Amino acid sequence: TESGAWHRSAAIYQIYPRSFSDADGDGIGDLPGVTARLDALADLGIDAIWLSPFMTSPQKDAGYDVADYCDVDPLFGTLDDFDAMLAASHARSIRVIVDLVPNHSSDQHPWFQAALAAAPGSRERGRYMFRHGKGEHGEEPPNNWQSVFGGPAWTRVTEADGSPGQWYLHLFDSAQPDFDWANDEVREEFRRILRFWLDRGVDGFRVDVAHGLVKHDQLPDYTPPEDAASMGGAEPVPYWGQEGVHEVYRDWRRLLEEYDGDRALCAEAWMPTTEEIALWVRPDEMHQAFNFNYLQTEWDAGRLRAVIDDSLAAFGAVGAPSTWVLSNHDVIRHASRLALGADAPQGHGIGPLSPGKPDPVVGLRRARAATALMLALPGSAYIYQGEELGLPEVIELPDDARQDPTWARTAGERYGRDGCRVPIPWEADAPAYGFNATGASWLPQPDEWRQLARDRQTGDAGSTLSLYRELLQVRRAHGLGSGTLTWADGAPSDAVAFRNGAVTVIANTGAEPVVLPAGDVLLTSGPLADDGALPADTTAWLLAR
Ligand code: TEU
Repeated sequence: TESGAWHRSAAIYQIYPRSFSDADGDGIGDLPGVTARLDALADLGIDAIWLSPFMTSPQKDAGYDVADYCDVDPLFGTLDDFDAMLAASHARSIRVIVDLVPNHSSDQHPWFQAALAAAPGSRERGRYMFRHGKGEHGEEPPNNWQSVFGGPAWTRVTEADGSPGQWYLHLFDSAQPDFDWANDEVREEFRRILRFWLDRGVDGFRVDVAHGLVKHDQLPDYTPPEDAASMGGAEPVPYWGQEGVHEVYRDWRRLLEEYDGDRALCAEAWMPTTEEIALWVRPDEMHQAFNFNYLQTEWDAGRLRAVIDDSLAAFGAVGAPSTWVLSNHDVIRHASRLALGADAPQGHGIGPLSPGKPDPVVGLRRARAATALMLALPGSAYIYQGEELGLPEVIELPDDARQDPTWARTAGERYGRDGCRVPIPWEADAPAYGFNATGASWLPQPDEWRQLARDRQTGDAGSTLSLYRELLQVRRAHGLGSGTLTWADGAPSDAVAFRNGAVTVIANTGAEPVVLPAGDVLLTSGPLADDGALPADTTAWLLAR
């Protein structure tokens, strides 16, 4: 049955393949690189990995623009390399989740190329969202929708006779045309794609833009609230969370259940409230959904308690596990974000404005405390590559190095997501800090990363890497992921304090030290005060006596 399923309590490590480990030395990470580093992940103590897209792609949005869903991009290797990586992961009891991008394809996908060559009204055009423009000569876009990356969400094509023609919808970059999910051929094609990877043995899918596939059939105008990068307000958005999208996932759930083993679907659905996100994990839909409201909560005990309560209630009401996440490839790394004030971008998905200059010492201390809090919560937790090294956001990047389409589409007004995607440091004294053997790196790595390299942290009891290993070990030993949370009575207002099984957890988000609850200290995210109190920005786990 579902209740014992691995995904309900798993610690899942997100690999961003282009920045993880580069076996062929071209400056972009690859699948053989992942295989070569699996022992490090087994040693860290995670249960599963999720890989961001490695499928055939012109890389206009770092692989979230797929031209062939059933092949590996040569940048990342071959299908054989994938199979080898999968087998090597399974041999280490690490499950593997792949990223599926069903909202849009690349403009280089054969279907979109065929659609461009075909006439308005053709079967080929019907797989995407082609429409005639407004105005006398169709010179205005069909509606006012804006791309998540900035600029209009419609691009006009030139018809075969050379005349200006129809427009196609792209909620993201113009190189990412949206599929029409009212089209049965699209649905059938994605069933085929799911089966392709399930047959190869993957343990599940992280579903990209899971809230966006189905659009309001009238395509009405919509003006988002002030903050263009936000998830929208109370008003329903004609392209996010339309009721019809859920039937797609009910269909996929049925398909997954034809397979043995515990295959899982995880929704990336940026909806305003946890109650809305929980719609994706009703019993006949997906298994998990990212809890972005937790990610977006600042370092404040009251707010954290509220979002934890809210999450456990909302997911619990539909019988799904909560998930917890602090960082990913779209947001400012939490070792920087948590040092920013309340009005700083808290990780609204795409293209935050410049985050300013967060204090790295405060940021790292809070990040360690926040992770120690997260990994004590019941449910599944996501860890983004490099956070176990305490990596900060790389805010200073040369303009010409930046590759996120957000940067170009807003003429640099939005700072983009490159700063959380810099290749991670493995060995302090190797070229590119061991990312590869040649020293090439698609984004420059800061000099300060030498001291954060994994080999410098291995065996250092006080390092962030050691903290993550310990947290994951104790989390597993005490079954915290599948436990139950009970709030502690009488805790200080600046503390998040609860009991999960035999473990008492307390996180101090305030400026003053707080008294530790009774129990034997299992671990702390930073040193205790001389009098044994829990300092500001520190979390402790204790074994209740
Ligand atoms: O991000 C999804 C995404 O950008 C939206 O969910 C958005 O954040 C939200 O609706 C707020 O407006 C995913 C990937 O994680 C990202 O890397 C890709 O660039 C994007 O989809 C397009 O595939």
